[in-house]
Amino acid sequence: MAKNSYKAEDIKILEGLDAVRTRPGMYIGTTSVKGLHHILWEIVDNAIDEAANGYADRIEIKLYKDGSASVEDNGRGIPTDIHSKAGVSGVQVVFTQLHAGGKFDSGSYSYSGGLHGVGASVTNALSEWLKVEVYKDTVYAMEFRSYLDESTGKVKSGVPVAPLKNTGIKTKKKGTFVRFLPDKRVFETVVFSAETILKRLKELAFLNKGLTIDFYDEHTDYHRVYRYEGGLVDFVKYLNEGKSTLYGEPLYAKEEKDGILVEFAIQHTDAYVDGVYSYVNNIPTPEGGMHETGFRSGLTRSFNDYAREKNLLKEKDDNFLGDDFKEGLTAILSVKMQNVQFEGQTKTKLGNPEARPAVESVTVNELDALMKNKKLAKTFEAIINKAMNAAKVRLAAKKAKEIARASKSIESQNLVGKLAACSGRKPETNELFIVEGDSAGGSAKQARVRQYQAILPLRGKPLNVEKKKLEQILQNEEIRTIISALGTGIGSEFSLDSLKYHKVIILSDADVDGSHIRAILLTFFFRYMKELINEGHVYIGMPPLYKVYKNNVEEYAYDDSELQKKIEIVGRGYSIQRYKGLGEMDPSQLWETTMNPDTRTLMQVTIEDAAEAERLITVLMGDEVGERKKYIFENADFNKEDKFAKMKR
Ligand code: TSJ
Repeated sequence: MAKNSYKAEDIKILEGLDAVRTRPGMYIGTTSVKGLHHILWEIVDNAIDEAANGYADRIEIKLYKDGSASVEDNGRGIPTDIHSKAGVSGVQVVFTQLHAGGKFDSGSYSYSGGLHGVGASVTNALSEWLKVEVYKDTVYAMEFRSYLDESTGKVKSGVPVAPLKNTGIKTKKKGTFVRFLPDKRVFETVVFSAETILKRLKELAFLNKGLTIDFYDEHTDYHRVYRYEGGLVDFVKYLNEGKSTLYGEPLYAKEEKDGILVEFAIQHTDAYVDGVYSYVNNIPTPEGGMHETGFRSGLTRSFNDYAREKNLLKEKDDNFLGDDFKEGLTAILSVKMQNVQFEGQTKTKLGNPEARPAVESVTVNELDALMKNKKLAKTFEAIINKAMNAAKVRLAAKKAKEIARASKSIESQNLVGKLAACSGRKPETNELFIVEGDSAGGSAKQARVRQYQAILPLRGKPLNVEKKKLEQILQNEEIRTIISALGTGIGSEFSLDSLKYHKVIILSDADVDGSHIRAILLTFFFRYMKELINEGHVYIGMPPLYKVYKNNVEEYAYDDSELQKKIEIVGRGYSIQRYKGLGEMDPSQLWETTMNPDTRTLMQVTIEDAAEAERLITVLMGDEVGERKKYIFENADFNKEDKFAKMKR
């Protein structure tokens, strides 16, 4: 009786595995290289589970020359005794029974949305062979094969070669070893990628503190061991490597709430982008979901409360927005829970609504506890400071947007600040000269062709915003005037169609101040009007450095080598005038050398120039005094070896 039902059960089970082979896509999503790795992850996940439950602390993954792969842990070993319902060994159940919640069962796609969780039997079904060994005092062994059934012409999948056997061979090891050869008849490729595997193993090592993950590839004799005593803290530190962090140690917490285990680590850098990486049961959730939503609102609430308590936010101030705390934030959120539902485009978004309040509550609770720690006062202060800056920028950008909008009204067109607008209304031919200094600005106004040339003088050192945050240039009068004059708006509001001058020409002196102003302007355009540069509308005017003259002969030289040539042209008895600034030229000289389209030289600014300028400015304005000193030291010849002057003509 027992034997009969055991046989019947067996047949049904094998039909199940055959179904996997008939429609592999339903179980592993794809038979591409991604699917190939999926059947490896099924096995790895089982070993990770054993470790996560505290029964194993070491996992070895090996790639063999025959194309097979193996995974071994030092856990309790898959149960070897006879499973009461199935009537076969636990090992046989694991490799021949489709995981509950598998495809045919509910049609709910609950198999973790194409990620893991379909079970080791799917790996078996899609392999040519699979061997398992369990180490428990002695070595237990079993093997499965897929073979072509001559009578039906179909492949039978994952059939036991023999029941689980206790070999009697004594062993001191504990654990489970599984080796399998992916079936060439199933997969588009059966070549594992060591790179793909290493990337994931490293991630798993970060997510599972203290777990040793050992990888060996026979093809290349490459060996690698991952082990992170700091877990998520090490993960965050790794992601922030090479960046400048706002505080030394990441904040870390772990707590369970309503059956959901929540663990996170965060650390801010001085960057503007954020990197929040979330996981559910060790599976990445790049589309976010309920756990991430709860986490973000928890962070926002907690930090805002702290800012209020410490009077860093005054009564009249609005709360910081979530986005303000996101700037420069690197965070790992790892959640472990049951009955996971994945949603979204790529089924990588956590749908379980219960995750949201649980994670939010843990986040607030744990951060509040950390905030009571006096040693972390500096850390939280730095976070609030960063948010404060972000909020300032946000408000400044909003203001700038309003200015840009205002600038669109015809009324304000000719009335912006000290702008001497042109009379023509054809943007394609119109030029805007941004001129350093009032006196050069005055000359330019006299020299210009009013019809199509507009002049905007910049006061003495209007843009000397050193040591202030770059974003504050948006609050600068002159910059606002430029935004307003161009008519395009900035940032997300930018519209090239509304550009009123198709040539925007920066005219500054060939000295340190001049190149500083130029760099700031380029940085501004780079950050807020990138398209203006990309579309080739930004130019740098090239005033000459020397005038060589005699009686009524005048020749201009734009650099030292040209000076020699010009001296020869003018000949004996020449005089040289060195222009220290634009202001030393009279209107007619300025016209001829720098403004007249027939005789002037313009350098069109490329996006690389602007990016370089931004870097320079970031270093010069940054908080890192050391970096700044280093930069200035290395570029001590700033004046002569000016980046842009070098590129002229
Ligand atoms: F995927 C797999 F099945 F092939 C596989 C499972 C592969 C590898 C490399 C390891 C494992 C695995 C399974 N490692 N450890 C376990 N543990 C159990 O299956 C186990 C052991 C004891 C008990 C118990 O309740 O006593 C329960 C379980 C699930």
